[in-house]
Parts: sequence; C-alpha cells; structure tokens
Amino acid sequence: MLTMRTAAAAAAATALISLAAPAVAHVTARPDEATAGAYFQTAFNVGHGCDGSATVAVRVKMPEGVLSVKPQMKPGWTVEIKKRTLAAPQPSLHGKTITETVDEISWRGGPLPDSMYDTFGVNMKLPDTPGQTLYFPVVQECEKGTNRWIEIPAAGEGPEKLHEPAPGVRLKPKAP
Ligand SMILES: [Cu+2]
Repeated sequence: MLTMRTAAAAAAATALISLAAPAVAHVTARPDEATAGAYFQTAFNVGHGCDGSATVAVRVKMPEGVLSVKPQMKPGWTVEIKKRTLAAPQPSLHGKTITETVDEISWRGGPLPDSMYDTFGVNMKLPDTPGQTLYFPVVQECEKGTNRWIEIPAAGEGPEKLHEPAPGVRLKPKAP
C-alpha cells in the first residue's frame, strides 16, 4: 500500500524520469536553442521506432515564421518538400520577394531499426521573436504503427507531462 510519502516520492521520481527521457527517447531537435532571427541548423533525432517496429518515414511540419527551409539529403531516404503560400510576401537576402515557404518535409526510406538511431537535418531562418519556443510537429511512420509527436505544451507548462511532445526550439535574444 502506498503511503502519502512514498506516493509523493514515486511522483517525484516519475517527474525526473520524464524530464530525462527526451535526451534518449522520443523525437527531439538537437540543438534545441537558437538565436532569434538567425540562420539555424538543427536535426531531428529519432531514437526509437514505434513500439519496436522500424521507422520508414519521418514527416516534419514547419511552424509559422520559419523561412529558407532546406532539408538534409540523406542516402537511403527520399525527400519530399511541400510548400505553402505566405500570408504576407517577404523580401529575400538576394533582393527577390518570397511568396511561399516550406510547409512540410518528408523523408521516406530506411527502414531504420528500433535498435538504432538517426538524425534528420534542417537548415532554416528563424523568426525574430526572442522568448518564443517554436514547435515542429513530427509524424513517425513505422512498418507497424505510427507515432505522432505533435503535442504542444500549454502556456507556462513544460513538455515533460506530454505523452508524445512535439520537438521544440527555444529562441534566445541576440547577444548585445
Ligand atoms: Cu521516446
């Protein structure tokens, strides 16, 4: 029988485990911190399959405000890029006007066995909104089953309570 004290200790241990879990499990962005407004390269780390089944596709949705997106080319994987029209056209570095941006990237291939990990890189230009955390919902398709890493924490909450959190990238202010 659980006393109040052991229940609290168990809850604390669970909290610690869930805080530590994203480092070894789930799908996470590494690095997960960047300077707002900067060009940034990260990679989505796929640490396991779907309940033991090998991964055959990784689909990443790009959040609002992210521009100049380029996925990493990966041998053994076919890359598909879906675009969306921007609400407001943006000037580009080269004096042109950008009217669309990448909406979703899919890598299909592998299969990536559950016993191994892989990383799926993306280059992008970040919005100039320091203090914001950008979330990149990821759908992981496996030979059997699908993991939807699409949960976004409520304002003021961390991702540790979520079952399948979306990878996040925190935007820091520019150094003065
Ligand atoms: Cu996991």
